[in-house]
Parts: sequence; C-alpha cells; structure tokens
Amino acid sequence: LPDDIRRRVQDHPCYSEEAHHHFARMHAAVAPACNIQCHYCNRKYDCANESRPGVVSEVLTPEQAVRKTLVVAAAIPQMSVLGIAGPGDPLANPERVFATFRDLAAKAPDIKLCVSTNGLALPEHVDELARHNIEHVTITINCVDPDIGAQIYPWIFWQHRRVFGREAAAILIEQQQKGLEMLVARGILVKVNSVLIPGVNDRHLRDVSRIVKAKGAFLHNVMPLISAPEHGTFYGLSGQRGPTPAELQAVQDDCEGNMNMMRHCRQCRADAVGLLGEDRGAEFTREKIDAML
Ligand code: CLF
Ligand code: SF4
Repeated sequence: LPDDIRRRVQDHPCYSEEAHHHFARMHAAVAPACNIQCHYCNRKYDCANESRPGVVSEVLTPEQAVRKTLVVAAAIPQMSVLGIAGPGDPLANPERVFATFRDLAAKAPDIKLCVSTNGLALPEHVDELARHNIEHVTITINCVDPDIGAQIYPWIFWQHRRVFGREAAAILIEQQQKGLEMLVARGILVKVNSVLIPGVNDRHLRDVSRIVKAKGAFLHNVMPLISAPEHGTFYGLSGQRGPTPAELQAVQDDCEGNMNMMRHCRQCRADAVGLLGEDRGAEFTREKIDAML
C-alpha cells in the first residue's frame, strides 16, 4: 500500500484486517431517519446496510453522543474511530451527524470519523464530509442494475416525493455511483458494503465489485442478509432466506479477483462499542454515562 493509505488504514479496525486486533471503534446512534426503504428493513431495528438488523439502538442527541464518545475514549485507549451508521441513514440526518462531527473534532481531534450511508443523499454532502476531514466512507451498494434494485428497494424518498420500483432503484444507483466517484476524486477512502440476498443479487455482486473497483473503491464487504424471524424477514417478499456460510464465501471468493475483500466484518450494532466482535455498549448506556460525569 502507498504510505498515505497505510497511515490512514493502520488504526482503522474495519479497513485493515490487522488493525482490528488492536483498535476499537464505537458507533454513535444519532441518525434515526431514513430516506429509502429496503425490503430487508422493518424500521424498528438498526439499519441493516451496515448494522445488525435485529437490534434497537438508543438514539442519542449530538451532545449526548459527543459526551459518550469522550467517556468511551477515556475508558478504552484503543478506541480510534467514531462511526455513525444508524439506526437509519446518517445522510438523511445531516444536521445531527455534522453537529456530532464538528463538536467531536473540536474536543477530540485524534479520533477518526467514519460514516456509512445508503448513498441516496451522498453527492450533495461530499463537500461537507471532506470539510470535516472524514477519511472513511462506506456506501451500501447492493446492485448496479435497476431491475435487480427494484427487487430490493420498494421506494425511495426523493425531491419531496416518494418514487417507486425501477425508477426509484435507478435514481438510487445513479446517486451511489456519483457519490463514489466524488469521494474518490477527493481522496476519501471508500468501502462498499453489499448485502448478499440469495436469488436476488448473488450472481450480480461480481459485477458490482468490478465496477466499484474500477471507480476506485478501496474495499468491498459482502455481508450476509440476516433473515431470521427475530431480525425481521425480507419485508414484502415472503420466505426470503439468508445465504449459508458456504454461499457467502463463494461470492466473496468470486469478487476477490476484482478487489480487496473485507472478511472480518461483524455486522455491528448502530451503538456498538469496543473491538469488532466485542460489544461493550452495555457499559456505556446513557444512564451509566450520566452517573460517571
Ligand atoms: Fe463503523 Fe462501519 Fe465505520 Fe467500521 S463498522 S461505520 S466502517 S467504524 Fe466495520 Fe462493523 Fe462491519 Fe461496519 S465491522 S458493520 S464494516
Ligand atoms: Fe433500513 Fe438502512 Fe435500508 Fe434505511 S437504508 S431502509 S434504515 S436498512
């Protein structure tokens, strides 16, 4: 890796397999609203584009989020990254997200800031992300074909109206690809998450991987659809199952020829705290933080 990229990934637990043994991240759940509907989301749970969909995170105000981050950073010295990944879409809540970033950058400038989005509102926010020195952005890209997208996204909210079906998917795909290109042009590292949905996009993710790599994405993370009943099912389509571990690995292997694959994702909660795979969120509830201060 070139030196400047190495410097940027060496303490980010998601962007470097090696770093995840040594560095922790926390998520601040400051983003409740969403601007699209994914079939795999029932809105009661965290955004499944980045997070574990079966859990409900406590939404914080930006002020509460900054306080929590400072408390966690003092308690967990390996905590290097503050990510915002839900419970809805961060860029559907831009005031809350950027207020959090602004305040945190002033109080704890060493903490890296990270954000994950479905991409619909990304192009209009790229400049502001760059101004806040965000060096890591994840876009969830499940397809590059609107016919496949129409099976994943029943609607989007776009320019003050609801748009449905293939037209909605085409707009979402266009915004995602444009956002990706704009981020790469500004030197921001982009990770692409794809939710593997058997029978819907399993054969298509190789094309997604090839295209996002060609546009300069740094890393591709193919995650399994979690469709156990307690996590919500594939809403609108009955009987949709998640992939088996073997199916997931086959698709990851298939994409690998095209680009760096992330294989250590733990599908974190929108309020996760700690090393990947470890969740210390219960130690830092709002009540406990209030009691500590
Ligand atoms: Fe969070 Fe995501 Fe940033 Fe990481 S998580 S916003 S890039 S700091 Fe990481 Fe968790 Fe997988 Fe996400 S393991 S769900 S990839
Ligand atoms: Fe749900 Fe996330 Fe999809 Fe929005 S982007 S509908 S919060 S899974």
